Amino acid sequence: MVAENSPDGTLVGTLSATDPDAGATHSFALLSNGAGRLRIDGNRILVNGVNALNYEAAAAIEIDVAALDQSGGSLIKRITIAVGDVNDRPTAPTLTGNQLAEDSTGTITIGTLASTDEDGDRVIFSLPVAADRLLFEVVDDKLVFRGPPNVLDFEVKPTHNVTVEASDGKGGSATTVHTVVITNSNDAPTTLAVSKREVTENTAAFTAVAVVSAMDEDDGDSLVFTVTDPTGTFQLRNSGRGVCSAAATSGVSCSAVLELVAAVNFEVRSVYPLVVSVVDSGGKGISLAVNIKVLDANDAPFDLRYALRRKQHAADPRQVLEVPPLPPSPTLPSLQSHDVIAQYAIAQYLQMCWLQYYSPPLP
Ligand SMILES: [Ca+2]
Ligand SMILES: [Ca+2]
Ligand SMILES: [Ca+2]
Ligand SMILES: [Ca+2]
Repeated sequence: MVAENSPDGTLVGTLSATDPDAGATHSFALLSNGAGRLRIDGNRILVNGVNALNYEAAAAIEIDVAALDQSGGSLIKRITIAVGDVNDRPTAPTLTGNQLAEDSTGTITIGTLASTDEDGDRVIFSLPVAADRLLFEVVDDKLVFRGPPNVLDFEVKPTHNVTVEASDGKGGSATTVHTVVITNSNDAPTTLAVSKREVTENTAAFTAVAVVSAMDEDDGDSLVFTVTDPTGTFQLRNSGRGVCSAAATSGVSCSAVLELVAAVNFEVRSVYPLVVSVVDSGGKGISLAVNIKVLDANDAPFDLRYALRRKQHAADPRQVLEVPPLPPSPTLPSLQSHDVIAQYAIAQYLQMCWLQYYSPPLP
């Protein structure tokens, strides 16, 4: 008997012949070699090749041996060699399906594992590498992604290797390293920021106030910014289409310029609450509420006469050339617009002028 799985060249048996002729010598030949499983070397029968002997495929091998003596006498004999059973290891485990979508949450079955055991032993799958068990587990014959707190991020790690072991419970085992592929999904933009949150009053319209910026993990994505401003004082240049460049690690870094539509006046409004938003090409976006502060500046002295003419002009263009003699200007030294009292006085004074101008003369 010879054990199955014996390596190439293992000695199966030694041939000998008896001969009535004293001093006869013999040589041997294999007339049939058990479908190539055995070979002869002198008088020794050897295993022929790797995995030549398999109990489950052939529990016995028949060979035909010829013994020849030096005088031309011969004898042919059929010899049956028993193959002994040993425990075969299971086959290396295979996996059907190997993809997981980026950003998937929850436990997800990736695919089905398979392995066979020639002995008919029940095969158990397991993950022998501890790090693999943080992300994956085996449930019966399924390879499963464990879900949170694990995060599947294509841009950070597009593939995960997992070593799967198949065991027959009798000491036989085989392993395969499978590659789980993370498929890319659209990620929302991140790190939306506004570079500056203040503007000095009287700054001219269409002056840049700040840069709005955001990142997006997805390579080649494009971002569009919007600003919500109920007063209509601020807007984004280039319709908010972000100027993008490749980010250091992955994805893109984009920005747009926030500018004034009209000059702002600290005395009229000192804070503008805006909402800045950004959306990517896949429709995912984020928003940020920001307050833009108006910084006070030293306004030029207020010319009452000029203001009155402007006011008349605006109210009724026909009156522009018919400005009546102005009443005497009150003494208002060094009027500054941030001076609330002065502003009040100016308003009162202008109202008085209007009343004088439009009221019918007293009888
Ligand atoms: Ca076996
Ligand atoms: Ca087995
Ligand atoms: Ca992505
Ligand atoms: Ca994106």
